[in-house]
Amino acid sequence: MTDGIAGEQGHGGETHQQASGDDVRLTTQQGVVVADDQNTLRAGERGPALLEDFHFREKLFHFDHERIPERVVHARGFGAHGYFENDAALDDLTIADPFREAGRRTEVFVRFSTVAGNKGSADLARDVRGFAVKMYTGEGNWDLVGNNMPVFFIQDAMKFPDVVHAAKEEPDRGFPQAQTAHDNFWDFVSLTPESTHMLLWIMSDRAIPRSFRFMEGFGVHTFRLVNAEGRSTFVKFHWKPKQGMQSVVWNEAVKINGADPDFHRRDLWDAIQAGDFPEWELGMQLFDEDFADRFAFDILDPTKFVPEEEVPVRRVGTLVLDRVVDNFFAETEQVAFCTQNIIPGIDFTNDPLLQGRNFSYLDTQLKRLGSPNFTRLPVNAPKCPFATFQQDGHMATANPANRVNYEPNSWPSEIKGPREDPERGFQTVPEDVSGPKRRLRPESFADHYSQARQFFASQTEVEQQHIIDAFVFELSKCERVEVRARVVAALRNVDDTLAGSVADGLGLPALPDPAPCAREPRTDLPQSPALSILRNGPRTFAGRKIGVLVTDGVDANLLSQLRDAIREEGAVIEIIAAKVGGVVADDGNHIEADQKIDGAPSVIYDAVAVLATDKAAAQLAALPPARDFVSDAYAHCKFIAHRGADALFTAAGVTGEHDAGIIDLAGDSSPADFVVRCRDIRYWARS
Ligand code: HDE
Repeated sequence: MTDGIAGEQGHGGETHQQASGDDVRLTTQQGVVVADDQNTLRAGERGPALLEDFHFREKLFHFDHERIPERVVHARGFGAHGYFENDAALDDLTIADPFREAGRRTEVFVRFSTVAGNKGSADLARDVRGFAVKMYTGEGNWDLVGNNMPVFFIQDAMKFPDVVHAAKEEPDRGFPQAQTAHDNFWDFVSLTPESTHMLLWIMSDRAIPRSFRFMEGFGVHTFRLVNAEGRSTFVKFHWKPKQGMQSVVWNEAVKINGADPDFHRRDLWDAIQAGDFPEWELGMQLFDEDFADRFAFDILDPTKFVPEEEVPVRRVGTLVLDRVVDNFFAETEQVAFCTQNIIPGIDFTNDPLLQGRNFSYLDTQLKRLGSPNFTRLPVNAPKCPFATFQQDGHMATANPANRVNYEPNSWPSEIKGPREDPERGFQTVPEDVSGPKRRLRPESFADHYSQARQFFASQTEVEQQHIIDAFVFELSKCERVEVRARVVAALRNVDDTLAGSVADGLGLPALPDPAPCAREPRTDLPQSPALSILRNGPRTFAGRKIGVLVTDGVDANLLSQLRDAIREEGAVIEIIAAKVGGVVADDGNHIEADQKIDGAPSVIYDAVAVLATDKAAAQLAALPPARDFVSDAYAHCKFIAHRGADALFTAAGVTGEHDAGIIDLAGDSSPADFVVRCRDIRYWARS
């Protein structure tokens, strides 16, 4: 802290807010103890309310003003605290504080989000996810405001309002909510060839992650790392989930949104509360000007990625989320990420989206939070010393207490305030910049299809089919046939099987001609296996959840073996029964249920088991949610273990020769064998 100038951190002053304990009395905001919080002050028992009731007026006034504007995009989000731990000093590359030495820990706050939906929308919308990280470093806050996909829809920030308007609700009717399956979105993107690559990503399973814990993150733009000599290296940032990647299938997503619209936030909350802290490795793709010149695409173009096979991702440290928020509003809602928040050792590039974002985020935070003093909110304030001459504004709580609020000044050192420091201060890379002022798209941004093709070609067959299905689903929701056809025309530049299958799924009468291209697409780009989720499966069931449907008479010994095997794997078990009161096992012991069958469809589990008796299975067979439990798990290619459940399986239509994804616990397979099979997450052969 420097000389007491505007340097106070955290909550200002000594207050006794929100004390807790048995003897705490309810007061007004002014500290006056309230005698009656149940009844307004009235003239007579049945008479009118009186204006002088200051407690009532203050209470309602405050309530009326509880909402702040939601984020214009990324409104629906969920955050958590944690830390980043650095593996080794990176001083050859950067002076950035988090990378100074091995083992250095930096506090972080991370907020995950969807983009299109409003604040109350469901978590499992088909959408790109925000992955925003605020690092409270020793030299200021560094915000890496990324997504779970490495590319974006547009090449120029000027188009951001258009793509967002087109994706969100249509303005006359105010729907559809949190989905791109409508005319406006597909109209816009089909007229914007640069979006094609991103379309492949959002129609892929990346757009319906199983949870925040199982998705990758990307800084998207090319940034710079800068070392002590001022030498800069280009960098693309990656977050690699240690839990492995995993997505749901579309039919599940639709049902999860009904069963548990908070599926993702609940998952993160539960995992952290259970001490199963999610972790990501921070990766860097590092390259120089020579590579940038050689690379097939422009490294400033945010609709392109650099394949990992071409520039490997160097793992430099680990992000751990180990603490949930104390208060959603104070932290998750009020956190204000700004791409402009960088620290010495990191710098921008001329990526035109990044340049535009650097204006937009500060501007949007002022609108949302209502005062330039949002930087003083505890979740936004730096945790290193800070000192400025800025003052006043709405909700100023940290104005300095002395006479000096400007520099240069000649006041004595006790009150003269802070000064700049050319040695330790932030330095911009002195890149040469010249050229005529013009509005244009560089020629080097003109290839809109080659990487879309590379992405599609790098997927497994199952994943390719999901992409095709997603295009067909979304375009089937478009009323205008010409919009559907225009998308297929663009897809013809990506892959003819893809375009043909989508046209077929839509029932288009004829395959349209390929859309005109600014540059002929390349067909020689090699596959990039890193782009496939299934090729990079988790090979563990840790962190996943099994739903076990039980009935009276359940084999207690078998259930306890299953419980042990699941725990051993680091996974979670939930017991489901026809009544939440639970069941009585064959040894006479009572077993608590976590869920009643109606509230626990199999879509909210990664694998399921049904442990019943012949008699009870026949009763379950009469319950539609129990039948759906089995038939959905089967349709979604989940691993299913069973014992004594034949009648239910028959009623659910899962009959005949069972496949290798269905494990009979009455036969040779043990609960431990079942859990080992679950490591594959899905039995795709069934699809
Ligand atoms: Fe954002 N974006 N964005 N964006 N963005 C916002 O800032 C914007 C872009 C991203 O959890 C807004 O606080 C423009 C790319 C995340 O609070 C706003 C452009 C990427 C979040 C804004 C982009 C992102 C935002 C709205 C095109 C991935 C949520 C609310 C040039 C690299 C952060 C807010 C959180 C939020 C503007 C494109 C990620 C309006 C103009 C590309 C994760 O300022």
